[in-house]
Amino acid sequence: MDLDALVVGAGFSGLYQLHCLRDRLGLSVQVLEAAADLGGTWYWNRYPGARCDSESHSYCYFFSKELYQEWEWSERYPGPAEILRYLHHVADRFDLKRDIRFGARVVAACYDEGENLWEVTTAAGERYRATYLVSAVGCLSSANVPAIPGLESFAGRWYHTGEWPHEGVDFRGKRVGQIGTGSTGIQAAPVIAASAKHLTVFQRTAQYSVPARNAPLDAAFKRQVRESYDAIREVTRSTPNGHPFRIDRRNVFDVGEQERRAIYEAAWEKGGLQFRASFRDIVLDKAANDTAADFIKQKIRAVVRDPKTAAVLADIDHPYAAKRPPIDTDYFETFNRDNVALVDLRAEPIERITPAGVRTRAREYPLDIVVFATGFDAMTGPLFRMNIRGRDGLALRDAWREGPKTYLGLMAPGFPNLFTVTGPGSPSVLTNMPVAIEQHVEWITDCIGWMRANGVERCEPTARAAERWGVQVEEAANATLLPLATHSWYLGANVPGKPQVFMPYAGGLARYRALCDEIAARGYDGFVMEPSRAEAARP
Ligand code: NA7
Repeated sequence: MDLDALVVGAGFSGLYQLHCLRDRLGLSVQVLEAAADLGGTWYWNRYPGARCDSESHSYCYFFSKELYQEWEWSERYPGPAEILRYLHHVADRFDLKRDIRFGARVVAACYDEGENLWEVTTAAGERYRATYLVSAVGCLSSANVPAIPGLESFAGRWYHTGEWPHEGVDFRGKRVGQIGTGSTGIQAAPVIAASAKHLTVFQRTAQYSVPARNAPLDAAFKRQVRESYDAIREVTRSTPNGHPFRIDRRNVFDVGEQERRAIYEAAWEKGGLQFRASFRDIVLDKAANDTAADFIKQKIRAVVRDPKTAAVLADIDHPYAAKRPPIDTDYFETFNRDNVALVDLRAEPIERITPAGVRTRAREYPLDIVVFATGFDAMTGPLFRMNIRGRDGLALRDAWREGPKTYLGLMAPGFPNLFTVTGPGSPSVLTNMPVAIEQHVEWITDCIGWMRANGVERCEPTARAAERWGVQVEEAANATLLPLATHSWYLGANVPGKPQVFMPYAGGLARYRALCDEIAARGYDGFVMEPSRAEAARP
């Protein structure tokens, strides 16, 4: 039987997309999920220290006030186990599981123009056909294990943080090497160090980090959150990043040095991503940014006792928050432990992995376990993995050879009726994801609803609309300091051979939402809406 819609992925995006298409539009929907259970990112990322960097009272759905108010988070930042409990609660509450097929990895998705259907094949050889295909595969679901020569010869065990074994890894008595010091590595190192015999952290690019200050939530805060649903929702919808706090209106140089320092100190004590919101122009003006960068570098030097190690950790070559800013629990403090060492890969790059461990240009580091905290083939990787072919057999990989070409990050020319939740060219990874996800899922639902109400069978953006949107995405990035981090995964720079194009839309979620709504209100400007044959034949 042909379905109305296929949704790929059962994380935050896929669950809500299923609910909207099935229960609001009344469509027949099947969700295909590669994992054995729901959860998306949180199913896979169970590495030591894994925790969400968004605050729990905003890292959730807002579409149902009752759902929001009946769920209680226990900590300021939720860990994977609590997020998974939450998602199971949502899935049960809205009876979603019956339409999700687990263990079904999509290996091909081909558009049949004659039938106007997507044909989707799973790794097990199952085939599905549907009018609409919605990708809900997330932005960071394709693990990046660097092709370091000799990995296959390593006599110990190795793991990527994004595919962490659910039974956990026992580090006791082990010499562990951790490659990578992004948000993940910064969360993992302190926890690994606490149980390993020894931890060697291999750092290629030094990173800023601000204390997360995680803590249990008290009853008063929980009550306040429950009572402030409308206000919290309003803030997440009106701020550029979808977080539950506003960016200060003052510029860095509107205040004197002493006051500035006090503001940074207070933000450091408060902790979290909110540090970036201390002033309006931190990610817009280099001189302003330098003040935040210098403040954090001073903190690193003050925390880390060994001056050489402190110098390597504080030798940061890009503006603060130009790469995704990590937040941590005792990351820099970890380097004061006797069982932790830092290796500066800028001074001694990794040459190969040997049976005994990691060999850099300077020496060999004997290891029992290597942990790759080396990130993801972000944004495009998860889409390419599905081998999507659109009109005339055009492979998405080929269409995007020079970088993703989308309209609003929602659809791509050449791929009718394929919708991408938080696709490249949308605010996505620059935001608190569930807020961006809800906006996309609702827009997609409205668009499909509109198509059906108006006898439209095919929707596809024009090449011109996509080209113009690409320019807007580039301009939005260039208005910030973000492109100055030339090694960032926002630019695809972490994956060798990947085109270097700034992928997320940096113009802010609130502005983006308004734009998407305007386009829809104008009858989906920039999209070709092809009427069904029956509709076209009407006198
Ligand atoms: P990131 O932010 O991409 O960090 C990956 C880290 O791994 C980063 O320090 C990289 O250094 C390092 N890396 C990558 N490849 C290598 C090789 N070949 N050799 C040495 N070091 C390497 O991934 P995360 O998982 O930490 O975070 C991803 C997002 O998940 C995060 O931003 C949140 O949104 C959630 P580099 O900086 O490239 O020099």
